[in-house]
Amino acid sequence: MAREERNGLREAVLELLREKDKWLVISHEKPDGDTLGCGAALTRLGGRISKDVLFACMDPCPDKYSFLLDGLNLAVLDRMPENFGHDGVIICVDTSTMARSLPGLAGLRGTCPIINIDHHTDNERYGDLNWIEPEASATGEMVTELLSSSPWGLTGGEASALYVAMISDNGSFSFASTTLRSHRCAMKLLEAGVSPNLAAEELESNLSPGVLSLWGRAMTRTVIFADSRCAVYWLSKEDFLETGTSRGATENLVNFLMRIKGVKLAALCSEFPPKDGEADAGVRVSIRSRPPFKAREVAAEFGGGGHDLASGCTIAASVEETLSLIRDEMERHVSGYSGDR
Ligand SMILES: [Mn+2]
Repeated sequence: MAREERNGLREAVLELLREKDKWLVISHEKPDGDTLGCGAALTRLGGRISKDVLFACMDPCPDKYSFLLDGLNLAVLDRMPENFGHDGVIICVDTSTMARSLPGLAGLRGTCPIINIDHHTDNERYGDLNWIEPEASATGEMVTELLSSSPWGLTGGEASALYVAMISDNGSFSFASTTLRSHRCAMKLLEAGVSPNLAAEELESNLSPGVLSLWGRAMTRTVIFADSRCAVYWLSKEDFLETGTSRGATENLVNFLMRIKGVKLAALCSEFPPKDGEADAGVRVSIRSRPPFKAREVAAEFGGGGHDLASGCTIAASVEETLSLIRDEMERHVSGYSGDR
């Protein structure tokens, strides 16, 4: 995105934030560090400049991110709040589709402006104002630029939330998405008072022994194939029940497969235990890749989406069937690039 276009979008967002006194900040379903860090930073900013802010999500905040909400309230809602209307603005952060925000959002179209700030390639541009930059390593990077260029500046608390947003999405500045711009944003956040070691400790050093047991089970099942360029492992619902863990425990787990020398396309197949009273939801497949391979293309074969190099899909089948389907698709994907070793 050209600098002028980016500046224009940023100014338009700031103008709406300045003008409207009621903000509804929405993080995406099954929230991650990026969406929660951005939501928390905007919510703190709103409170600081005397806006009436509601921070909401379809799902609760996972325990590992609860430190981001210190002193804040995340409303867990299954639909848009009734009384939200004309005088407000809705800000969706890191959310590629309306379906991932709050049910009923579409009904507010034309009533109150929807700002869509995101870096997903497959963003559906559902907002009235769509600031979409797939080249940003995290939505946190975009919100850092937004706040640091605003007349309100950045407090230490807002900066810490945005730093966590960034490092949770860009692998602590290690993924291919990391750029000079990412580091410039980090500089602004450190200037505002962030301690990188404390932020990393809060984010990374909070595992339960059960999570390590779960990871161990997956790791012992590693299968490498397609000339050592592909790797998979899997977890069954019994694994989650026996280790006392839930779906949040698999976050980033697939990345370990990418640490095997030569592996360029990896997948984790997880059969999450169904929530009370719900039917089995199928098997969740998390996919990662290195260029030239595209995790997103593999996921798309099964109706999934995400980023080029980090993507996912859900397959309505048993773990065994899912493994067979995903392995076939991965082999097919890499076979088109046999010259690349
Ligand atoms: Mn993100």
